Amino acid sequence: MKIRSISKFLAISALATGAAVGTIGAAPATAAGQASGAIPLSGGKLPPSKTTGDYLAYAGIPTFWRAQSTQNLVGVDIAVMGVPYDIGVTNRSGARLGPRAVREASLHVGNFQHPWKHNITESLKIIDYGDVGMGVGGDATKNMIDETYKHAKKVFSSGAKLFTIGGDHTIPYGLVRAAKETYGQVALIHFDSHQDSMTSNGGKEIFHGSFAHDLAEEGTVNARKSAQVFIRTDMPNELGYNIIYAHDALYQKPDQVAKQIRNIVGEMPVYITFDIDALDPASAPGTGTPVPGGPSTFQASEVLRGLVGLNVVGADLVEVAPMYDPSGVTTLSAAAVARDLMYLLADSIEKANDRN
Ligand SMILES: [Mn+2]
Repeated sequence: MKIRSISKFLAISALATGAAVGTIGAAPATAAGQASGAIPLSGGKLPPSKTTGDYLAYAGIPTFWRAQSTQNLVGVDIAVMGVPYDIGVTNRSGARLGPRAVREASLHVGNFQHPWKHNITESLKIIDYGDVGMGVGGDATKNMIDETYKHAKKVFSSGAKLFTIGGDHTIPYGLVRAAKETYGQVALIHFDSHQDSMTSNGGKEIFHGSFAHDLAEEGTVNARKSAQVFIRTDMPNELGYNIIYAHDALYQKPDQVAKQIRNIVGEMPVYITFDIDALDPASAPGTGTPVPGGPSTFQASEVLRGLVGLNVVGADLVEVAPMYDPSGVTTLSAAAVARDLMYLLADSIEKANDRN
């Protein structure tokens, strides 16, 4: 048996064991839920639940927000997918452990909707699609791109939005290409300390610093309608991305930065990719290539909330490498960013529903 088929078997087994978990906030209040005696951790109004385990972050099976683990896309609004791949890094590896760590942190952060005004798990069908794109051997990068493309295409074709947890910054290749098949050429909003705009020399040297170049060069992304935000390193910008440096953005109010981004992308379908190293290492030390001088979680979150109203079709969150951060602040920050990205996807869905 080939290793790849074993890993597929393990992935399917993991999905099968997670199949029975419930969804935070999805069920209406029941007598059983009220009688369970569960004490909401926030002290505030928490969604009702059948078991105490749904309230307590350390208990139960950690799918993202305890969403149902399934690849059945019927009626799904947002699919959350993991890509535990980190073979494209140039510095410290470890982002393959990101999806599981962010899922676990999501159980804590997912208990709170603040500062967003409503609970999207009550209005939308959200699933945890499981992990795809992992593998070993010489073709691992090609296989990851092929497999993520295939699954992302299934998700987009079903009409659902896609939120993906990486993995290193090689993972957008297949995801954004699949988004273009359904929505046409996209504008990229790319939060990062690096531009990731190195050439892969025609696909021969694909790594986590080449997707922004390659996707724009092939026409999947319109660089002129795209923004790279919180950048604080130097790379070539041959395709003409709009760069908003951290040094400029952090002297402005977050809503001004958001307005600048909105003006750049206009009415285009938007794909958001968020490298956790966009945040200052004080908020996210657990990443392969940290760069000092970035925003706090609060500043980044406020910029994201300022993007409400855009047509966001897909998003990803990459480069979380939990082992460099024994405090766990990185995964908490990542779960908070994930929450904001999920709300932006939800906002796009709700706007589209309003129009219909
Ligand atoms: Mn990056």
